[in-house]
Amino acid sequence: MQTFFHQLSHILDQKYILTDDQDMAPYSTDWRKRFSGKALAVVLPGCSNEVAAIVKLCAEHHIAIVPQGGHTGFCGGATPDNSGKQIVLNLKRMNQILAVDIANQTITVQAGCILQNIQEAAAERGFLFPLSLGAEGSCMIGGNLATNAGGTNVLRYGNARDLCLGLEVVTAKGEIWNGLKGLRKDNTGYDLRDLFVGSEGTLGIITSAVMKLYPLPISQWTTLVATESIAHTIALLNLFQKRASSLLTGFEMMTHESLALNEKHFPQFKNPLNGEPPFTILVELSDHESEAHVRQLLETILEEAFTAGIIADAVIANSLAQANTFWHMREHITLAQAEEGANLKHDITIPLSSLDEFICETDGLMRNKFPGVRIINFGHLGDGNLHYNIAPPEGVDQKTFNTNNEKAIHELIYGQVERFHGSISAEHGVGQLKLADLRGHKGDVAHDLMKALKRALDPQNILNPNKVVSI
Ligand code: FAD
Ligand code: 2HG
Ligand code: ZN
Repeated sequence: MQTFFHQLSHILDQKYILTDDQDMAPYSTDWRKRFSGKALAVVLPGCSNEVAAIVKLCAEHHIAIVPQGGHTGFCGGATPDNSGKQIVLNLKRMNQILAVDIANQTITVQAGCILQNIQEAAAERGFLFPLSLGAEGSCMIGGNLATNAGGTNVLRYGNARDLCLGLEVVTAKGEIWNGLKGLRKDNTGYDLRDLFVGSEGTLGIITSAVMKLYPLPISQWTTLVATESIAHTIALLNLFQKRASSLLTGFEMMTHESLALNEKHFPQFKNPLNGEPPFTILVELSDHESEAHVRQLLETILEEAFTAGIIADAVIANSLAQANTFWHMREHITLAQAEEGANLKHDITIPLSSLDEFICETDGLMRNKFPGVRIINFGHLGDGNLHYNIAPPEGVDQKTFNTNNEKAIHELIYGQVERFHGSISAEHGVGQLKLADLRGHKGDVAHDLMKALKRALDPQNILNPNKVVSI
């Protein structure tokens, strides 16, 4: 080990090699405090060449590497194991915006750029970088790409994969693949970029990326709408899709139970809708024509929805500040759950045509089998993506409840997901949390193909072993 550290000190300045437990602590536990580990060292490279040299050195010494960005992921993908033999390679020093190409409408960034900084750099030049999620102030674009993050704009602009045109990646051999082309068409064989996007640090280390930009909308209108059922909510979504088409940029759902928990911890987020509706829907329209155009369109659609009996109440944000409050209310549910204590997360997708039946049936099964359980169900309904999170009954010890019931709750929900042909990970990835569930979910053929890819690209199994697939 001495030789390893000696050689490492030729690649990185000593101050970027952390080995003290206290110094490593912030890199050893995830945002949720759900996963914790002990690393051999935390390394902070400043450029792709350093990343490549570190990987080469680790390959020589058979030392596993856990790539890490903002450490906000929900599946333990960026947390080292407890062996004390893995190194964490955190990309935060690689945080440069490398180029903005106005004509090509692209931005080239290093992997350690904080998502919000990219949004701001784009906005300064009159562009929208549409990837947006609650952790945007601390997650990094490398992590977003490695998890193929979703968020609140997928409905209109797609997920991180859809926004990515090119990558630079350090391979498991320590080579640098330069695929930083900003091309919207490139059919030259296998799509290596798409292989690395969503691979959660198991196939390569993303060091830079070329991302798409869009013109900034002139005007955005946000509204909260009350619905009585999921069937009505989907009818509302379809109405907005029909009338507003690509102007529809957000369609988020929050159940009454989710918002009640939110209000308990953040009283400033009181639902402005009347009568505590079972479902509160946040709808956002974005327009490139004029404020009057989008406002009128929104009002017309809401009127039509009232007349059709699809919605019971609506409040249109009357200022940017109020629109932001609506969004913060939605984004704070995760924080309210964290305040309340440990909960069991399920980030799932169901085809929209089955969503109503899925929720009615699964809610019933859950309440029957686990009386008093709190179903904190909210999410990106426009994408069929639910955060179907389960919290113990009020007053029940969370640790005991979760230890005794976690397996049975996962099985119930994932069983329902399979029954309705959904996915057990919509946007958060697999990491270590869902490692054991993946084979059953994907099927043997798909799972074996994934393992074959992993073996081919990382035969020594040094890149984030035992995350996503074990070989
Ligand atoms: P990390 O957590 O550091 O890493 C995630 C995975 O990517 C790990 O497997 C890691 O090894 C790998 N990795 C990181 N960087 C690299 C790299 N450069 N090269 C290769 N592999 C790498 N997610 C959503 O999809 N939608 C949401 O709406 C959303 N909302 C969130 C809200 C909150 C409050 C929080 C805390 C999280 C939320 N997330 C959401 C989850 C999380 O923020 C995202 O998954 C994010 O994309 C992770 O980025 P990160 O930089 O924190 O990655
Ligand atoms: C969101 O959509 C995030 O707010 C977090 O994906 C979901 O807390 C969760 O389960
Ligand atoms: Zn989400």
